[in-house]
Amino acid sequence: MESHDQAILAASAKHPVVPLEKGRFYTYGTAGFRMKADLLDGITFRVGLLASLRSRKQNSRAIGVMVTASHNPAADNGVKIVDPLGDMLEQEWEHYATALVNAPSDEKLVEVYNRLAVDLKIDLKAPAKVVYGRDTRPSGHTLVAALADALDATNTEAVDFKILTTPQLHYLVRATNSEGTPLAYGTPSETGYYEKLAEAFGRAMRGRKINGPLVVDCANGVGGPKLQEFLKYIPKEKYNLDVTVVNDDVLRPEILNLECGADFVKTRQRAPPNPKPQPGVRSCSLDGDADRLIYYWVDPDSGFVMLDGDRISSLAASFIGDLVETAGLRDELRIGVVQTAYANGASTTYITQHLKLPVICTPTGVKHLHHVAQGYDIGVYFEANGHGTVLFSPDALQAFRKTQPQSPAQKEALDTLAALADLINQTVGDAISDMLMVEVILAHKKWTLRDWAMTYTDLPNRLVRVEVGNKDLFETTDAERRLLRPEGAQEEIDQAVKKYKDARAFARASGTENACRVYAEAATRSEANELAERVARIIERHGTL
Ligand code: G16
Repeated sequence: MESHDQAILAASAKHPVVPLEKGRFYTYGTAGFRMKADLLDGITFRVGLLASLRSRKQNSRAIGVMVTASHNPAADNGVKIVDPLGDMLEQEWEHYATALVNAPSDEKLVEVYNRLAVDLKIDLKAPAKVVYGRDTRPSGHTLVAALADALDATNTEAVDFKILTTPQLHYLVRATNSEGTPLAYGTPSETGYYEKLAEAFGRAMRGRKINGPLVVDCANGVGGPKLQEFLKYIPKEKYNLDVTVVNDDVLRPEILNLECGADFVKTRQRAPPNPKPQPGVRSCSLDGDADRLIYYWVDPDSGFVMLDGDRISSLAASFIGDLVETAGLRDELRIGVVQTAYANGASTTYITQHLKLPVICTPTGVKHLHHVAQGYDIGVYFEANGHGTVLFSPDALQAFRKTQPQSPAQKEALDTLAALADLINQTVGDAISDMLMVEVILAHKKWTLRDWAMTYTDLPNRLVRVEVGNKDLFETTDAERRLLRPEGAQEEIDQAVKKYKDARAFARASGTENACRVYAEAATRSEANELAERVARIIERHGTL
């Protein structure tokens, strides 16, 4: 037996994986492995083994591991792997993660590990490096210790960045791997991240001022302290930046994501009750690991008005599209917008018919959207839940730099595009970076949130979470818009939809919780609610058959 086998065996014995009932397996889902934190110790250890293999396979470049359960309740946690450029783990490798995690014994685990090394032609003696971080959940502390044991057993260089937002970890992975190269992404430190954003924000603002105070709800998660820290890097008076950070208590883990945060706002379609919303005040919410962003305000006349991921997407696409036009690059650069089935139909119509940009629909999960967005010179992708970013291709970046401007307006457009490409996190959706992008755009357009909301009218919609016995019974097709299984369920949904005007509805298994989600849209709010409830009952019934 090789010495590394013995090291893995010994370490693995300290981190057993809790067996699931017969016939069920742990799977690497939408956002890695995510579940009750007390089930995750052994899983995190094994993810560490995979990360070391991945680094060796990637010519010893650094791989990231993030320990977070994002919008989930405080008792959950999760672990996911970040590839060398800061994007999500290559999909083929998700199967390897699943194979390692489900190995039924320590001996079998070593066997799977060695077999992967042979099959994938990985030199186990090559150097390996893993950088990692965690959100504010108390369970994260022991989970990263399990991870560190795996890195130690596999002789992998480990860099612990401690508490971070998820997008900061993605940034750090890319910055680490690109340091000292012509494609250097930024200084590989938390400070480097703040400096990069602050500098790009200044360039993108170009002397403009922000239109009114902003209250930022941080879901009592890691975004709170990190946003406070970032604000120290911005000369606030210069830009009229007046941010009040609320729900930033990370010392009481039980209140994480509780009645606050982007997921609460989006699914409940209302402002967090605490602190009491002030009528007319511009507000936004981050989620538990600060990768989602939702804007809103409580209007003294019409009540709560939400500007979700679809709105951020159309705002970004419209502004960037106009800049590309003014920069004289419209024929040169292909712009595309990527959405999921959750996108409000009105946003899709606005983007295709008014902005005249193509829209592509993918299954839920930023990994899917990111991949499609990479096919464009400028790929705008946002999920309706507020998770997303804008990707710029190397050709686009070069065009911003090399194009000789023929007028001051063209020069300004080129410079603003270049600044946006630095401001917007290129690795993954990032609530802090997205918030700065939104503020830049609103400042350029001199828009209030009301102006932004006036661009189109959302179709009334409703999201419902349905508890089911076994969510794995639900299989979808057509970018999750139709159910293939359980048999008969889709036909029943179709019948329900037919009863309403301008309606659509779909159901899918969540990738992050043991539940199904139902989405419904219809001509009126009461019809959307009624349809969502009907479909929820169909799902409930089929989930227990
Ligand atoms: C994660 C993914 C998101 C996805 C969400 C969906 O979000 O990163 O891309 O939209 O899960 O969750 P579900 O499958 O449960 O509907 P997060 O913010 O929780 O990491």
